Amino acid sequence: MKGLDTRFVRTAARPDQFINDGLPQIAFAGRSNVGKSSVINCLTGKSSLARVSSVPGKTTSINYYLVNEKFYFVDLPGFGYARTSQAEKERWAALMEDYFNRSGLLSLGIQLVDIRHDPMPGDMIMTKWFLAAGARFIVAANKSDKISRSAVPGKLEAIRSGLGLPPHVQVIEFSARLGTGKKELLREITGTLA
Ligand SMILES: Nc1nc2c(ncn2[C@@H]2O[C@H](COP(=O)(O)OP(=O)(O)OP(=O)(O)O)[C@@H](O)[C@H]2O)c(=O)[nH]1
Ligand SMILES: [Mg+2]
Repeated sequence: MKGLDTRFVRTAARPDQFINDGLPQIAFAGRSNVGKSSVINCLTGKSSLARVSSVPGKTTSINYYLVNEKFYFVDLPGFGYARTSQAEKERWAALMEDYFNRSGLLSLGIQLVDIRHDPMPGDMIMTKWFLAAGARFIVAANKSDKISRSAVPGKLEAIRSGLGLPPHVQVIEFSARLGTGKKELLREITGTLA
């Protein structure tokens, strides 16, 4: 999957704006600032496709990117930004609930976590939603360039146990900055679509 042909197609802030056209959807979710947009840019090889935010938690919306005219990368809104208002949190929860309830099109869920941190309650809730959705599911531990090589295995294990992942769910080391884990994640995506 070299040189993905990718284009932004839509932002959805309400369920009636969701895409439901039968093409498979590969959704990225995770804490605000964890690197969802950066990972999408890394996978597609387009450095400025998905907007990398300097100010986290600014919008609650779902962004769809069409890849090779065959499937969507779905950039789900981030959570856990400290200064988010209560109203914004409720809007986020309602939108996510709608997406997970109504979109039977989820083919693969990719949860991003920061490899440096133990999972927090919001991350655990996200995991539960993905597992309940019943689609294929994988966790990518991003920003691995920020820790030493020797610390990686222990951190991956802490994430696995913190999220309470069943054995069949893989946790892969990732760095959107260096491209670490890109091949592995693309292989998972290709396998899902096959
Ligand atoms: N060092 C390092 N920095 C990263 C990596 N991935 C993302 N970042 C940085 O983390 C910050 C947030 O990245 P985004 O891709 O905007 O994160 P996001 O999850 O899309 O954020 P929201 O859309 O606000 O929820 C940016 O400053 C990125 O440059 C990585 O693998 N390594
Ligand atoms: Mg983003």
